[in-house]
Amino acid sequence: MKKNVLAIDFGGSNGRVILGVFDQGKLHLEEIHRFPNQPIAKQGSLYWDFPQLCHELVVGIQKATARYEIDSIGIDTWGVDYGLLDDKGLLSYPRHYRDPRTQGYLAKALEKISPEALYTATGNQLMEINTLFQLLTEEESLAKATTLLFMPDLFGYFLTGKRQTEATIASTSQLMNPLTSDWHWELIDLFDLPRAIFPTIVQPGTLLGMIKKELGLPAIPVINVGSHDTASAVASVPSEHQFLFVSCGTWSLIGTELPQPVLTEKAQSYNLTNEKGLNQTTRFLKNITGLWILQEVKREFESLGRNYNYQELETLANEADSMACLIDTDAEVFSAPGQMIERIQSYAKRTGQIVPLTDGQLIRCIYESLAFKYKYTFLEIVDTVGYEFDSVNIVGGGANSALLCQMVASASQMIVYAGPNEATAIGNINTQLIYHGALGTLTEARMELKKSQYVKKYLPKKETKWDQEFGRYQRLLAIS
Ligand code: LRH
Repeated sequence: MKKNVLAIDFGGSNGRVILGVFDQGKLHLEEIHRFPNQPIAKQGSLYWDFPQLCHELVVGIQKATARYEIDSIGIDTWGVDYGLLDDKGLLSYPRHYRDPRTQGYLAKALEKISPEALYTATGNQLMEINTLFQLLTEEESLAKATTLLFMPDLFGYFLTGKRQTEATIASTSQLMNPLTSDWHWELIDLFDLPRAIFPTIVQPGTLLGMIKKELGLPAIPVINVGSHDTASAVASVPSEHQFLFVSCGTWSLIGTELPQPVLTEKAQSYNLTNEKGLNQTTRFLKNITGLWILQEVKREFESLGRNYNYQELETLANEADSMACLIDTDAEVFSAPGQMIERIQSYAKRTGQIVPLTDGQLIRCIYESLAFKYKYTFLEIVDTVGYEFDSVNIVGGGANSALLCQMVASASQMIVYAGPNEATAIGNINTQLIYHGALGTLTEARMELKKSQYVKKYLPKKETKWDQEFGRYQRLLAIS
C-alpha cells in the first residue's frame, strides 16, 4: 500500500513540513518546507508567532499538495505550551515557555500541595515551565476562556475547526492523572482552574478532522499523532526490546518505555517524569538540557562573524584539551537565551576551573559536560527501573554528532546506536501509517524503519578519563 503523509513539526528553531512516502515497505523522506520558529518578544514577554506560523503551515501544505496526493497530516510540537480560546477563537498569542513570567510560581503552587503529592498525582517532573505553573499566572485570561488547547491541538483546530486534546501532549502539563489518562480533576479544583476549559483527551492514532474548506486547501484528514514531539521521537526508536533512549534536540529526553507509570519515592527523588507514549505506554524519562547551550553559543559565534557548521565545531572541539572545564548544563544560569559564552566563563571562574577562552575550548566543555550528564542520568534510570541496558539509542539531531555519540559511548561504557536523526518526523509518520493500516503495530513500524534509515553504531572506547573525572563532575553538580 503506497501512502504519502505529511509530518509537521514545530521545533525549537525551525518548523518543518516533511513528506513521508511509504512504498513497498520503504520510507522516503523529503523536506517540503522549512521556516523559522523563534519566539517574538513584546514588552519583556515571549510569545509564539501564531499567525505567521499558521501562514507557514498553509504554505507548506500548498507546496506539498501542488506535487503530491496527500493522504493525511500529523502535527507535533514541544510540550507544555498552550493557547486559551473563547467561543470565537484564540484570546491572545500563546506564550512561549521561556517567558520569564512563571518564575516563583512553582514555589507558590507548593504552598497548596506538597511536592510529593503533586508528583504522585501527575507523575511529572516538577519544572516551572509546566502548563500548571504557566496557568497560575493567567487569572485574567482564564476568566474569559472556554477552552485550553495545547500547541499541536491549536494548529489542528486552525486546520479543522475541531477542539480536542491529544493524550501525549496533555501528559506534559502536570495536570493529567497518569493512572487514568484523564485530567486530574481534584488538582484542577485545588488550583481553582475552570474545569470547563479542559477538552476531552483523545488517544494518538485517531482522526481529528478534515481540513476545513475556508482555508482553500484540499480536504485532507488530520490525524492525532503522538503530538508531543518526544512521543513521536520515541515512536521512531528502531528497537524491538526494552530500550534506553536519548531524544536529543534542544532538550535531551533520556529514558525508557514502560507499560505503566512509576510513581515511587525514588523516581521522584531523581525528578524523573512519566509522560504518555503511543499505545498507552509510559515514557519514563528525564528532561534535561540538550543542544540548547551549543545552539546558543553557535548563534553567538555567528553574530561575531564566525559561521561554523556543526562539523567544523566538532573539529575545533577535538583540537582543544579534554576535561579542562565542565559545567552543569542544567544549571539555572544557562536556561535563558543570550550571552551564553560569558555565562559559561563566569561559571568556570565561580567553580575554580580553567576558563574556556577559545571557540574549541567552549565547544569541548559543552560536549563533555553533556556526555557526563547523560551518564549520570542513565545511572538514575537504571537505579529506578532495577535493570541495566547494554546499549542506548540516540535519536534526533544529536545523532548526527559523531563526537557526542562517541563521548556518550565511552563515558557510559555502552554501545550507542545513533539514528534516525529525523526521529520526530518519522514517529509522526509511523503513527499515520498505522492509522491507514499501511503498517500493523508500533513494533512493526519501528522494525520496518530499520530498512530505510541509517543507524550508526559507536563502540565504547577504554578511556580512563571518563571514570577519573566523573567524581569531579558530580561534585560540580552539588555546588552549582
Ligand atoms: C522537548 C520538550 C519537552 C518539554 C520542552 C518544553 O522538545 O517537548 O518535553 O518539556 O520541550
